[in-house]
Amino acid sequence: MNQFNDQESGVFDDALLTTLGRQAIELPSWAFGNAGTRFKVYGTPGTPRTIQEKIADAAQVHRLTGLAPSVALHIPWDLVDDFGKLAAFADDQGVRLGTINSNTFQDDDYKFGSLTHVDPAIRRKAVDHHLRCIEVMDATGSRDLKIWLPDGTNYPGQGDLRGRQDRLAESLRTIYDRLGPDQRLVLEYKIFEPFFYTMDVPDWGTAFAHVTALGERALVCLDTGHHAPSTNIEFIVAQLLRLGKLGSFDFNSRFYADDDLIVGAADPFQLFRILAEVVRGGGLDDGSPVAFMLDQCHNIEDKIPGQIRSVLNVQEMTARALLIDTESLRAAQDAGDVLAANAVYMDAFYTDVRPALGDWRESRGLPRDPMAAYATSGYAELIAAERAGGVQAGWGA
Ligand code: AOS
Ligand code: ZN
Ligand code: ZN
Repeated sequence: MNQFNDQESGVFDDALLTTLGRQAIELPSWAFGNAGTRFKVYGTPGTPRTIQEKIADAAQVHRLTGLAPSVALHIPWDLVDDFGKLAAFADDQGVRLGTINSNTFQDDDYKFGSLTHVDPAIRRKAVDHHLRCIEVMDATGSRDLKIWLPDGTNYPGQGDLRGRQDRLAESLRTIYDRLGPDQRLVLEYKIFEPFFYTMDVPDWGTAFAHVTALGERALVCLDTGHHAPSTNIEFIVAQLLRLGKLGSFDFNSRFYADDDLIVGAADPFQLFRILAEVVRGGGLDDGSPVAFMLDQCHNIEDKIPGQIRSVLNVQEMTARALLIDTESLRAAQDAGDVLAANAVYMDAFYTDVRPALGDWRESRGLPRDPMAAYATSGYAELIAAERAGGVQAGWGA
């Protein structure tokens, strides 16, 4: 009996359970703050006022799902005097501090570039910010420094595209060389925004070229919202895994651009296809270098249940991807049986794994339905009463 048939009787096999048990999805601290578009930021009662309150909210998500043991920080939005103390606070809450995200997109000095700027003094300032982020990592015990570079140009001729690449390579080298032996640099690419003619790290190929030049502990971060429409993202996943350079995911979903909506909301089938390649490429194997993170903003929906929904969506689609009957799939592929191969693949996608995941949670002492458990927990009412005048996530700060 294949895995799919096992699932039909409501049972995941042992290998699948082991893989599911390993899955961890990091939450971004900024998902808990108020966020919006450039038109309007809507306030939400109970919005965290401090990074400690953001961590407490993230811990709620982990308590109810068992899926989100770490929180990504953003510097300077989450700056505190004592990061060791913050790590201890997170530990008390039952989570740990994860990836450190740098920021070179909110300073006038960076209007024409940060790590790529023509002025060595501004480049130095941007490099120093990253060195400061590595000091934070030393204090928090974080493994990953994530660099999303907002540099680029708006008009043809505005900048020397080649020169910008050369300066970027030099800046990244200085940052990479400061990393400790257990630390990694993950470089995130994005096709457009904030610049519209060129971005300096617009695609996976550019990110790959830079991280390959840097060394083994430099890897690519794939944000699912950062591609041109109709890009085959799962192909990029397969290729980066094949090359050993997929370091992390920023999960979210999009209808148009970098919408940062709940992962799996816009195109669940795409999420399945991505996770199928993750499974195929060993991205969920023990010791895999691939980190799973969310990068989302909850502009109109409540943030804590928004994050709960998100990690559940990733888990559900992972379970479906793990249900692909790989033996039958390979046999059909090798026989050139196009329709049989597609049917095996689609069978896994269409399998409703929610009851089995409810069982999985119950067997671990977690609520069968984390969304319902949160709604009746009283936590939302508690934070709404306790916290007055929550701060924004940072985008508008
Ligand atoms: C920006 O579009 C990117 O997705 C970043 O990963 C992220 O949202 C930002 O760096 C927050 O720190
Ligand atoms: Zn991102
Ligand atoms: Zn983004």
